[in-house]
Amino acid sequence: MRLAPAPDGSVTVSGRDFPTNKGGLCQKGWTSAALLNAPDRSRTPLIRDQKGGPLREASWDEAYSRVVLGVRAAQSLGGNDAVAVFGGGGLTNEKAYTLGKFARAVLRTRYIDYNGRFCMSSAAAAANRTFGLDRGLPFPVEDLASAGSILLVGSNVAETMPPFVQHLAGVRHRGGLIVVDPRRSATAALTSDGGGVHLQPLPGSDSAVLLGILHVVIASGALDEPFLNQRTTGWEAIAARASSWWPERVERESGVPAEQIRHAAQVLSGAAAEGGSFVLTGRGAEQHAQGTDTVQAAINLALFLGLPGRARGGFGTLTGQGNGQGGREHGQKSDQLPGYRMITDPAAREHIAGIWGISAGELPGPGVPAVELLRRLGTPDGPRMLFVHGSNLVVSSPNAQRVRERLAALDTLVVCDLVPSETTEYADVVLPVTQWAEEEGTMTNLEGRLLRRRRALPPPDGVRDELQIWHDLAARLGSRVTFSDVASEVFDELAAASAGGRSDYSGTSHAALDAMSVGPQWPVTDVSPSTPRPFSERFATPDGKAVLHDVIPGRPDDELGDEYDLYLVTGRLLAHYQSGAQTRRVRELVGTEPGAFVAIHPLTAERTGIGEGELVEVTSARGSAVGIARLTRDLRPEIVFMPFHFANLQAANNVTNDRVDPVSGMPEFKVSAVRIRAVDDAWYDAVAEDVAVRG
Ligand SMILES: Nc1nc2c(c(=O)[nH]1)N[C@H]1C(S)=C(S)[C@@H](COP(=O)(O)OP(=O)(O)OC[C@H]3O[C@@H](n4cnc5c(=O)[nH]c(N)nc54)[C@H](O)[C@@H]3O)O[C@H]1N2
Ligand SMILES: Nc1nc2c(c(=O)[nH]1)N[C@H]1C(S)=C(S)[C@@H](COP(=O)(O)OP(=O)(O)OC[C@H]3O[C@@H](n4cnc5c(=O)[nH]c(N)nc54)[C@H](O)[C@@H]3O)O[C@H]1N2
Ligand SMILES: [Mo]
Repeated sequence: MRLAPAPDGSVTVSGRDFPTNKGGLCQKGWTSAALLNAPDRSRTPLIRDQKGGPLREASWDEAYSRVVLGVRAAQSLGGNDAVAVFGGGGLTNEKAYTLGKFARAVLRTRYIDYNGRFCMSSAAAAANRTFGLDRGLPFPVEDLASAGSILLVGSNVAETMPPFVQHLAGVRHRGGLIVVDPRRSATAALTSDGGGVHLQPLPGSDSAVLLGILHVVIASGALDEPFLNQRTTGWEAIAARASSWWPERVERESGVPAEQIRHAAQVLSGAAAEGGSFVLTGRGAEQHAQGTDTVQAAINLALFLGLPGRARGGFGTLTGQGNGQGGREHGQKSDQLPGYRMITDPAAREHIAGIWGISAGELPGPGVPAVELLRRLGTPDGPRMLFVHGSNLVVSSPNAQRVRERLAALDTLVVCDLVPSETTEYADVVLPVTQWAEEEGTMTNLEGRLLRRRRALPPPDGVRDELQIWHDLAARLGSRVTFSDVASEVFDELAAASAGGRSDYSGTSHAALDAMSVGPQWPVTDVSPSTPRPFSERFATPDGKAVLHDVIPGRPDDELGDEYDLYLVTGRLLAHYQSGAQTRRVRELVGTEPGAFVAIHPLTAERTGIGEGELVEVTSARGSAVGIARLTRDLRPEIVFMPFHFANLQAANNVTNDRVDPVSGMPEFKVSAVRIRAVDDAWYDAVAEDVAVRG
């Protein structure tokens, strides 16, 4: 993106010609400048003197002292692990790295995790265990342009990555786009007029659908046996499993007509034989208590078709957050050190401790994934203090009421943000920080490509870069570990820390990236300056072969019954971003989507006596959310849909389930058993007020 500041202080944004977006930007991109000048942009540290009291303005000095006091008090009562850290996939690589270093080397706590756990963690877990490496797309995104077929499982790119849709033009022209989504999303609609086919399963039944497709691939002899023998292990057991998932059985489990399963298999294998099929997953496949297995089923199918590692074709996940890829590589994850190293690996600990100037024994061990971390906050043996950097937990975490309770139970909550959010309302200290246009750094995109972020504007007076905050706090906490607050220097340290790791950035620097028109794809080493296709020769497993894992299709944790007879599916809208902390402040976007709605099938609406435009309450075993009824035939009658971008009474996460996937720790955002009803009079006033305020 390019920024053009005008003399009146306003800023306009324009697209930059780049292979992933070809100069395109979505509406949020075009309007993102509005936030830079948001009237309530945070510019001064805030402190709450006592629980229940108001936040008041404070100097940086006083705010830092309060933070240091909080750390000392918590750790003297509960040891190092009494302080926890929550990061974000929107942070630059430099900030993600430094946050992990601050947690492990200064606070010495094992409790660090981040919102990427809510995002692609199931895909990461499945890719790591199969390929030995998790790089969202292990091929350049432009490869998709020539594809004969693309299977998109649970991804609505037309709303969540509009510039990406241009890469689907070729495959639509060839009739090869297959979209799996319980809703007829904007992306599913791209399959009409001969573009391809939309499979519309019950939520949470994707692995059955994928096994059904695999069944047909095997039965029709379209499996790539030479590839399976040469490049994989464990495929025979998967073939045995798939043999019992014939299309009619899959139809009973998922609601997808057997004929469509056969058709999808035929399209995928036809194009694969010509060398051009891709299998891609999004959050719809991943955000389930069986998300890792669902992604596994997608990978298994891709491997049977012989796709991964081929010049044309492959498996990938469509990484979500601004720095969703880099954010998961450099030490924000509870079990990882920079360079995608495991914190339990003695050699990795030695290497990283050496870079930080401490001994390996001083590094903490692995912590726990985000949902478990949140559950432990303020419990007798859990953390008493939390630092939040880049997440609006109260809106975006599952089972939000429990999260509110846990945050309220902390001794000290420190939130770094650009704007007041629903989470800063719980904070004891709020530190105002710089945002994208005001900072230097790097990000790593969905294809593992390094991008430079350059400072385009001076930050407003009073805000600080988080690199400076960690630098200052480390010194005030008396740490002998040194922290640079210059992004290029942090990158050099990160590059050295990542050397020899799975995501190795050692062969580049800010200066080198600045000299390139398009950044390299990692690993980037002195020997290999860019790695567009890391799997072309071998996979990153010890023997170089991909390891297939058996998948037994499961059901959502929440079962439908008499009390809760519908599934709530949650997801995104074009006009809003994530918890909405940023986009709910932008007039154009609020004008487009002012508040929460509940999409309901007309048959369900009739049965429940709800009319278009009425206020609806959606209730699960966890809690309730409200929104305005929108009747639509674009979803299965068994489901209702809510976006999760809205707050308070309109927060979909009041309703969602915090049950997690056992492998990845990903919560079950995408499917909750609920009932719906029109909001009654007793509630109406409170609700109407909240909805009028627009979250
Ligand atoms: N406009 C906008 N763009 C964004 C974001 C945003 O908030 N707003 N966020 C960014 C981030 S962090 C992310 S992670 C990405 C997410 O990008 P996507 O993965 O495309 O987004 P979602 O809307 O969460 O989910 C995609 C689809 O999954 C479907 N789905 C739900 N349950 C199931 C299921 O059981 N099976 C299948 N097959 N599909 C299911 C939903 O109906 C939805 O259409 O978007 C990024 N881009
Ligand atoms: N029901 C449901 N819930 C979901 C999802 C879903 O599909 N359904 N999706 C999940 C997914 S995929 C994601 S990624 C999460 C995202 O949800 P969140 O973790 O809440 O992410 P954001 O809304 O991006 O929050 C970022 C906060 O960080 C601030 N911020 C932005 N940049 C910076 C920075 O550089 N430093 C600091 N300190 N702060 C910054 C913003 O102002 C904002 O307040 O939501 C998850 N929650
Ligand atoms: Mo995400």
